[in-house]
Amino acid sequence: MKLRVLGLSIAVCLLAACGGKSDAPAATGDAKATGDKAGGEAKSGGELNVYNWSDYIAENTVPDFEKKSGVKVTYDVFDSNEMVESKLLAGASGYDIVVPTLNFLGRQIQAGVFQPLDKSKIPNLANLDPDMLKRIALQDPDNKYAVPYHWGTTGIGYNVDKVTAAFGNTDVTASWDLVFKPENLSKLKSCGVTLLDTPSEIIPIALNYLGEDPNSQDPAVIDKAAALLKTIRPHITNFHSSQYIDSMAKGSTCLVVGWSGDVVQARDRADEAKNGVKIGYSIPKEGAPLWFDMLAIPKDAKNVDYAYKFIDYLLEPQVAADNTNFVSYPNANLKATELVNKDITGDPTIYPPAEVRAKLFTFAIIPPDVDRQYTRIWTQLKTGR
Ligand code: SPD
Repeated sequence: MKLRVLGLSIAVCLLAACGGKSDAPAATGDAKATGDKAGGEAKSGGELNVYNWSDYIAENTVPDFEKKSGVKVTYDVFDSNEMVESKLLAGASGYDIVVPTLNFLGRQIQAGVFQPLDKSKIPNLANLDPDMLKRIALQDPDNKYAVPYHWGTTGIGYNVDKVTAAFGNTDVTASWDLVFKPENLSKLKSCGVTLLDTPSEIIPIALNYLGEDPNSQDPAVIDKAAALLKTIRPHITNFHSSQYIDSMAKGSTCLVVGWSGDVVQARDRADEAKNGVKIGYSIPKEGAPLWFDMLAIPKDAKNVDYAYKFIDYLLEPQVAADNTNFVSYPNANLKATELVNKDITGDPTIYPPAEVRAKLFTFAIIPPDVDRQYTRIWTQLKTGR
């Protein structure tokens, strides 16, 4: 497997400057997908170009596929939907499979960037949970263009000892008050506060906290989120969407608004390192985002048959279970669930129980004008203007 790491920061990427694989920086190595080449050269001489989130696949998944299929996989990673979208909209991305989140995928479907799936080439679709497919079909009607890979939540990751030192215990993590009340967040600034570097999640979370519709498209309402974020800006030490796995594990970030499985990976890395760092993850009582990351084939993909083979392979129960066991994100594969380690299916931070799921909200597809407002707010927030 060849691995390259692309665009691990959101920034505002001009379409012209972001398209195509040729502008990819050199590989720096993904913590989980090691970049090891599969044993032996590809027999078929075929190739496949995959663009997936960082820290999102088991170590053996790609090498095993290469051995089995004889297809050589180039596996690039990203950590923001905005980056994927800019490449897809610019066209000629060079990828055969991409993995945007469902609400972004919905908008990209409308922009005509994907090809409809030939479901006869994905027999393992039968393994998927019909209820989840129904939910997903709200943004990908008839599940025509994409297949769910993993799902998860966005919540608060925290260093147990640092939060306890600042507040006496960790009860404060049960509410977004911890993040959105400056008097709370200021207590953690000195040990490192990271927010995901994406307006598409942080603005809806702020709106939900304010009691507004997280998916509001009213500019005046969205500005309320901007005003709230401004009040906590002095206490945010970093905006990033992947580095926090390591920095939490090492103890140099003590609070993150981040993704469930990534925080659990940080927890596990700290446990493995036996460095005494204890990490918790909370889905605050006011509610939090629930999202699905989706496998899709761009219209201009060159290696479509191999893309189908890889997607079908990812849906094999054991492969899906191995990925979930490795990255701590659930999948929508019913047949895989029984193969997932019980300490993972039983972990409420990974598989939230029904009463918690009831409080989760999903992201709507946002139109271009709202998107522009989000970007403006984000740029101002990050630059402190
Ligand atoms: N490291 C893998 C992170 C996957 C996050 N998916 C993003 C969901 C965005 N709503």
